[in-house]
Amino acid sequence: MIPTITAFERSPDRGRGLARDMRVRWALEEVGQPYDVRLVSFDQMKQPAHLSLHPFGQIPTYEEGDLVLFESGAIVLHIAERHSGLLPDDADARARAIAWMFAALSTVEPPIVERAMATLFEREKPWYEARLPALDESVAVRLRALSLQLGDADWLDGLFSAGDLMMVTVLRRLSRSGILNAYPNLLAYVARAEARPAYQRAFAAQLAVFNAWAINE
Ligand SMILES: N[C@@H](CCC(=O)N[C@@H](CS)C(=O)NCC(=O)O)C(=O)O
Repeated sequence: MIPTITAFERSPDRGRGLARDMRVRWALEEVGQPYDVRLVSFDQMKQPAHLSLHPFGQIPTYEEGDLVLFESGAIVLHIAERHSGLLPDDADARARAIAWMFAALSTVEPPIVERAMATLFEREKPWYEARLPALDESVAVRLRALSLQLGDADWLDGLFSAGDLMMVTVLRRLSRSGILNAYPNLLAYVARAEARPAYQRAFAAQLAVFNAWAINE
């Protein structure tokens, strides 16, 4: 059965692949599962039809027969559990890969998103300049630890897994900030992941959505 995911009709990131449908697209591409996409506007996301799929009125969602999922982490985990290629067969290695997915979403992503939101919405506020160093330090605390953990390995725990997929999508949010430049191994880690054919197909697919919108504007 071909699953259907939802994505922004017009992504605020203008096709940079930062919206969370990118993770789901990438996971589906890694496992070779074709998928359909239903594009939604900000207005549609808050209407009953979409709210029946996603209680918080966000993207992405995932529909596969009677199954409806929201939360990008849960969706990627579902894909990884139903197909081979994103989680190791060994039970302990599999548990560790899942731990890295949680680490990406609950330990590394929050300070990165908090910083990103401040740079987007608080730049003109009187407290912005004073707040930024603390936000930067919260991000740096996580990046220093992650960089140490990765060392000179290609991936976080053996072969590429859903843990890496999730972590890279989180780190990519920093790409324009220059913050990753202080961590050459993390920069290389992100570049290594972005070079994967599945990543490139997913990126091109979400970019095509933005370009199609931009041409019609
Ligand atoms: N924790 C959720 C976050 C979902 C989320 O924040 N989605 C954003 C796009 S990346 C969204 O729909 N924003 C519009 C809104 O919240 O109204 C996940 O990982 O799926």
